[in-house]
Amino acid sequence: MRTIILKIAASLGFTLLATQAFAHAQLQKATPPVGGTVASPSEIRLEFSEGVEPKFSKVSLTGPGGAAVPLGAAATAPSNQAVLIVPISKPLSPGAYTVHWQAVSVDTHHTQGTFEFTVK
Ligand SMILES: [Cu+2]
Repeated sequence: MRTIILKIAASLGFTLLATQAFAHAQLQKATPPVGGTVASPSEIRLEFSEGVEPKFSKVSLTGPGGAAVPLGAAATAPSNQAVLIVPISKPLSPGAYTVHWQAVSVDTHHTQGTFEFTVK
């Protein structure tokens, strides 16, 4: 009995390791930078650890007071499917902004997160 339990535990451990080996699209770098202070940006640029599907990925932006900021359609960079670019339609007034992102990677896994930046 103990042997069986150990075998099950071992295979579960292997499954976890295998899942991490095929990591999902994690946010590696953002422009504006996470927690950064910038002049009014013209786009949000998110660099993921693997390619993402722009049609199924969503980015939204809220500004001071929680007001939604209109954004253009998300697209991946022509030379790099791991970079998602979202145009910002109008200049941002100074204050704190929150980016909410949901990404579907090319392996169909979903990831999401939020981060803030400040417009000076
Ligand atoms: Cu994945």
